[in-house]
Amino acid sequence: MSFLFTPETRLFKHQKHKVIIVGLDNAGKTTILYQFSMNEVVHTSPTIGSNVEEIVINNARFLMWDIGGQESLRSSWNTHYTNTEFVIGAVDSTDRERISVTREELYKMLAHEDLRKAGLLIFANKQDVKECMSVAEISQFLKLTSIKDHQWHIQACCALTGAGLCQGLEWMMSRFKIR
Ligand code: G3D
Ligand code: MG
Repeated sequence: MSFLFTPETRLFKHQKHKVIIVGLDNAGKTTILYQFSMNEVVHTSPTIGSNVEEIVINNARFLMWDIGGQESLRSSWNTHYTNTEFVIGAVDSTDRERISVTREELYKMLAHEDLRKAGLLIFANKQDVKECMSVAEISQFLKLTSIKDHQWHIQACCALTGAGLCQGLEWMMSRFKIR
């Protein structure tokens, strides 16, 4: 993914764009964040509270927050929403049992006033696992085509290898330019 990670220039030097990475526990949020920040796989443990990394992509600076996804922590996701420009929603494509919980949390989040203008990038993660849900299935389960008031995109990925993460970021960057 290194082509996206270029040295900072003066262009956006003082701007930091806030991105939050949300999703149920075990979806791969922390793995995604560390792929962005270090471009290597790290051994994660369930996130208590949040991790934040500053990441420079094509001259833009992002503060990316990885927010703990366990049930007990989801009610405090909204404390992170202020000034968020993009939401990255991580979905465990193997977790058919909890896709309806993911949907509930997604719509609860999108209804929040502080995220009114935020774009949504969904990573359908763990695509390396056999018999995982496809992007089409996840889109259907999450009823993504019903989302009219946010710009959104869904991208298949494997956070372990980084496959697909660049394409997702490219979409994010393309939205970012027209804002
Ligand atoms: P979370 O931060 O959303 O809770 P983590 O999720 O990033 O901690 O990842 C949870 C587990 O899923 C980790 O496994 C991690 O290695 C694994 N994982 C993340 N992304 C992928 C992927 O694309 N494919 C596969 N097969 N596994 C992935 P462990 O075993 O450490 O709990
Ligand atoms: Mg985590």
